[in-house]
Amino acid sequence: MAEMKKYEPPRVWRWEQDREGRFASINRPIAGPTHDKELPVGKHPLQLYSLATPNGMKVTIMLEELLALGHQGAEYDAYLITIGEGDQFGSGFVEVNPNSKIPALMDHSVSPPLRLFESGSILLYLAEKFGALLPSDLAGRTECLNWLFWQMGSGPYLGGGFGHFYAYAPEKWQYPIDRFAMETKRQLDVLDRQLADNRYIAGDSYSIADVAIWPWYGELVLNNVYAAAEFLDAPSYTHVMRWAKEIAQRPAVIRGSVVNRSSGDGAQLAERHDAADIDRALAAAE
Ligand SMILES: N[C@@H](CCC(=O)N[C@@H](CS)C(=O)NCC(=O)O)C(=O)O
Repeated sequence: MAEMKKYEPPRVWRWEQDREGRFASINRPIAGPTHDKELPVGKHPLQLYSLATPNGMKVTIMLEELLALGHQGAEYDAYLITIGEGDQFGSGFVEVNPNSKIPALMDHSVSPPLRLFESGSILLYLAEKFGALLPSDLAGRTECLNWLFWQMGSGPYLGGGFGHFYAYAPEKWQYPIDRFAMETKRQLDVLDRQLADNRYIAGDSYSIADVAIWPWYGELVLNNVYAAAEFLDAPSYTHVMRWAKEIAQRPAVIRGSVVNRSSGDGAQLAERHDAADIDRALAAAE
C-alpha cells in the first residue's frame, strides 16, 4: 500500500492549478461560467443537457418510462455535455444550472420556460407534471420521497467518496478506501434489508425511488460502476442483486441508459431527438 503523503495544511488554502489527478483540469474552487456558449434548443417541450453518468441516466430513464406510459408531453431533445472538457462551465449551461453539474433540464411547455437542476428535483417535477411513478396516497408518496432523498444524500459517499478513491484518485490510499467502502457496504445493507420485504424500493410499485437509486446502486452490484462488485462482495446483497437485475430488463431502462453516452462498451447515442435515434443505437450495438 502506498503511504499517504504527510500534509501540513497551510493557514489559508490556496488553489494549485497544476495539481495532478483525473479531474484536475476541470475542478475549480469557484462557481460561474468560464466561457460564453449558448445551448442548442430542439423541437420538443423538454430540453435535456446531460451525460450518461448515473446521475444523468436517472433523467433519461425517467423520460423513457414516461414515454412508455404514453405521455407524449415527455418527448425530449437530449444534448451531450462533456464534463471532462468543461462544457458544464459554458454560460448557457450555467444559466440552467448555476451549480455546473449534469443533468440539467429546461421545460419549454410552460411560459416562461422553467429551469431544472438536481436530479431529485427533476424526477419529482416530472413525476408530478405527468402524474406518474409517484404514489398519490400520503403514506406511499412519503415513503417514495424518503428513498428519493436518501439517494440524494447517500450517493455522494458512493460516488465522491468510494468511487473517487477506489477508481479515480492518482494512488490507492487505504484510509479513504476503507472509510468509504465501509459506508458503501452499509448503504448496500440498508437497501438489501428494504428489498428483502419489498419488490421495489418504496413498496409494491416501481417509482422515482427506483429510478434514482438503480443507476448508482443497481449498476454498482451489476459491476457497471467502478468495477467494484467483487471488492464490495456485491453477490452477498442478494435482494439488491435480484432487484438490480429486474430493473435492468425494463425497456425504458435499456433505452434511457444509452442516451448521452459517448464512450465505453455497448450502445452509444450522443444526442437524442426522437425514439428512432435510440432504436438505431441499440440495433447498431447488437
Ligand atoms: N446532486 C447532483 C449531482 C450531479 C453531479 O454530481 N453531476 C456530475 C456528473 S455525475 C457532474 O456534472 N460533474 C461535473 C463537475 O463536477 O464539474 C444531482 O443529483 O443532480
